[in-house]
Amino acid sequence: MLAAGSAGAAEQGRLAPFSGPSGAKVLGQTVLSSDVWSTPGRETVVLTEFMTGKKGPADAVEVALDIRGPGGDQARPVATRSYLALLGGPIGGGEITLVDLDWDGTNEIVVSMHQGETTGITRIVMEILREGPDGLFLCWSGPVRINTAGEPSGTPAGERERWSREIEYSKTGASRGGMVVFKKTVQVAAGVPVQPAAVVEESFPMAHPR
Ligand SMILES: [Ca+2]
Repeated sequence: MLAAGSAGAAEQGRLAPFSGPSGAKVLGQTVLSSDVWSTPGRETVVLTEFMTGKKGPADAVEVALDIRGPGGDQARPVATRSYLALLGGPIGGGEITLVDLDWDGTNEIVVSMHQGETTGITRIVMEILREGPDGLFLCWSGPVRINTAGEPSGTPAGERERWSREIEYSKTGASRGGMVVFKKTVQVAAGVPVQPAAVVEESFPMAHPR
């Protein structure tokens, strides 16, 4: 089972209360229902992107993750994650997918967003989360899309790169939580276009909460 959405698109058209400041301007919100926590039944997983009210380029937008147990919108989140504090800004364009990456019957929470971008640079980072003894547990994090290949990026010519990673769900699941496996597509490396693009497999260990 896979549920996905984009906080920026807000295509679900309904807004839930969230843990940000009251009155904050919500830019987008994704509300998903799935069993991701040890509370009985399905949880509501909410990714909200909102204006902080601050004016700086690095702190104007927050992306927050809330996991609510039974009780719906009125329930206090069982877990919350503030990405502006955790990753540093600027952040935005948050997306969330709930998917059972280790085939144990409970969905992991996969969050990705633009982070730390400057003019001419694309940088998307991903986190894989699940329940741990002290709340949300980080199984893996890292960049999944980098593009510094354009002239405006200011990156020295010999260091420009463009690549992306996609999770290989079947190979990741077959490792039963041991590894997260990516297909990495490299289009520019060390300033040189790679044609055709190089596709390589990458594996990283997944951390466990015990
Ligand atoms: Ca799982």
